[in-house]
Amino acid sequence: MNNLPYAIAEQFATPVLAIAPLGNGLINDTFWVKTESMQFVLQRINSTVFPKPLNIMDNLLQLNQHQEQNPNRPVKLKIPALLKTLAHNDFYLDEHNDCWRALEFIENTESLEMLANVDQAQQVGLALGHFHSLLSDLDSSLLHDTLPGFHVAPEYIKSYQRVLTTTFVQSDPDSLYCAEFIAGYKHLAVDLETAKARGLLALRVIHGDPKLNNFLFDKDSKKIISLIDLDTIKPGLVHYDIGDCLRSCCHKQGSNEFDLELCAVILESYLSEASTFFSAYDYDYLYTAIQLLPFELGLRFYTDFLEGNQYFKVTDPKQNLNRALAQFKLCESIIDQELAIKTLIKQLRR
Ligand code: GN1
Ligand code: MG
Repeated sequence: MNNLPYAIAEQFATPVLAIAPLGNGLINDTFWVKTESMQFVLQRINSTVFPKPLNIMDNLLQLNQHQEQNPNRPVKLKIPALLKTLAHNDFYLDEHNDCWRALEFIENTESLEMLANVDQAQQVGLALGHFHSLLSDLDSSLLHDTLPGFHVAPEYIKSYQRVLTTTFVQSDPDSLYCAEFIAGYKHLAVDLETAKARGLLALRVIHGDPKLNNFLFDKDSKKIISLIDLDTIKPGLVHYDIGDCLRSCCHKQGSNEFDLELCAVILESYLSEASTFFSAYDYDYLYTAIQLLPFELGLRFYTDFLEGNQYFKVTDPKQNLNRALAQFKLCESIIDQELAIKTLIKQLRR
């Protein structure tokens, strides 16, 4: 109870009746707060990862403005509103100079850790496609890059190689498996960035972290009504988002296999919303993205494990190693199903 940020929550609304940790994010600290008149979400932005929290706020404003400029367009997703402090500021800086902000709590919704059926999978595809298509005419250069290098896979390879110059890969089988997997597949890291540099893939506005539990399902209608965790909205490739969404939604826990059926449902519904802006090249690089994102996340987890777990929160020192292992196994399952995934993409192109 003493560790809960009552005094900080009361910068936004008072009196605070209850606070509880919310979600399982690996970067920011998130809390649910209840006051007499409302509920809201309180977040401490991790300033090591996001050294310029004001840029995040600016991006959210751009998003709102874009929406206001197109008031007639149907919008099926809510963006949680920012709440001001009692002193009318957009955020609160505590004595450690940590940035806290408060967001609207979207009532009667739930987030999922695992898809239970194809209807939910269809909702995810529709929501991500809708999100991309709503933002497809927003000039991405108007947005700050809140996290430079995020999803730029060759940079993660460089960081890994830098860490290897000062750290030993431990000789346990799990660590060796990770090191060998990276050595064997590091060529996967370059394809999307090369296509971006050649102008084949356009920079667009991306979410950056559209994993399953960032989609909020309405408890009654079972439809997705909001996409949260907007810190990494920035210019990027929609392929990062598609690959990240699929690696999170189609990951069979336990076996670490890639669920091709769910992938088919998500991609089909995604494309039904995204077809307005999706180009032939965008299709060409879909498989590359599906294969890359679990590899990239495994690489990020493993590098952090070797560095002593400085980036992703852990509750035990081997957690990032185990997370890496699960991502590499998932990537392996994707590679095993390459032909089937490519056949699926070919069918969806028609
Ligand atoms: C981080 O903190 P969270 O869980 O929202 C990470 C994502 C990873 C995810 C893996 C800014 O997101 O890229 O996919 O962990 N976010 C950042 O669970 O690095
Ligand atoms: Mg996130």
